[in-house]
Amino acid sequence: MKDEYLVFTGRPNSGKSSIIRAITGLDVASGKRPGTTRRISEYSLSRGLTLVDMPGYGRMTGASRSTEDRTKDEVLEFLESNAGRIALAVHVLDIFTFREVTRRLERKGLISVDVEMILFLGELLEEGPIVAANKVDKADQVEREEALAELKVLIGGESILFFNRIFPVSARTGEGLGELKSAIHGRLVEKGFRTPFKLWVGS
Ligand SMILES: Nc1nc2c(ncn2[C@@H]2O[C@H](COP(=O)(O)OP(=O)(O)O)[C@@H](O)[C@H]2O)c(=O)[nH]1
Ligand SMILES: [Mg+2]
Repeated sequence: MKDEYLVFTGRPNSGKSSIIRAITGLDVASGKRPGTTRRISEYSLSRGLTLVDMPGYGRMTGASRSTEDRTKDEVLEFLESNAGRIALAVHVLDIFTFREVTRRLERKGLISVDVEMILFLGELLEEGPIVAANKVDKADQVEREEALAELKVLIGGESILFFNRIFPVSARTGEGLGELKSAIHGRLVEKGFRTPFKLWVGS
């Protein structure tokens, strides 16, 4: 039997590597420059379970358009062809970049990469992704509530998440990571994985 996957998606620089590290204790690759991780990286997590760190894509990363398109194709192709093996997906976004980008794109009638990915995963998999709304440390309480409310509306009032939820977190301060970690762990245990990762290491 092939392993099942715990998949992490997210734009470059959203804090995906930081979150994976904090949650699983895995020493995942990360670079100073955004978009350094261009490969789909797999890490053995526990019996029967492999973590997949998807490369990010989305404009404003300094990468050329053709590289962006190629990365996007690879990511979507991987997700589609492995849909049956994906036990759980976690989408990481930078809540403030998300907000800024979404507003700019909305004016042009376009949809942001974050919204697109969350909806895509919701349709592809039996359950929508867990969403980690990262970098909440970057603004005050009011801005943060506004940004979270906007996110919920944009992904369809959370109906796409169904089983799962949006977790406001900060990989920098550690805020919310415990809740995110137990939610991922709990969902995997419900799906039959025993001790997917140690619950209380590394944070
Ligand atoms: N302010 C703030 N910065 C963060 C947070 N999480 C990650 N970062 C920073 O964002 C940058 C990108 O993080 P990284 O984990 O490499 O993102 P990835 O490209 O999505 O894997 C790094 O400089 C991190 O230190 C956070 O919660 N708050
Ligand atoms: Mg990374």
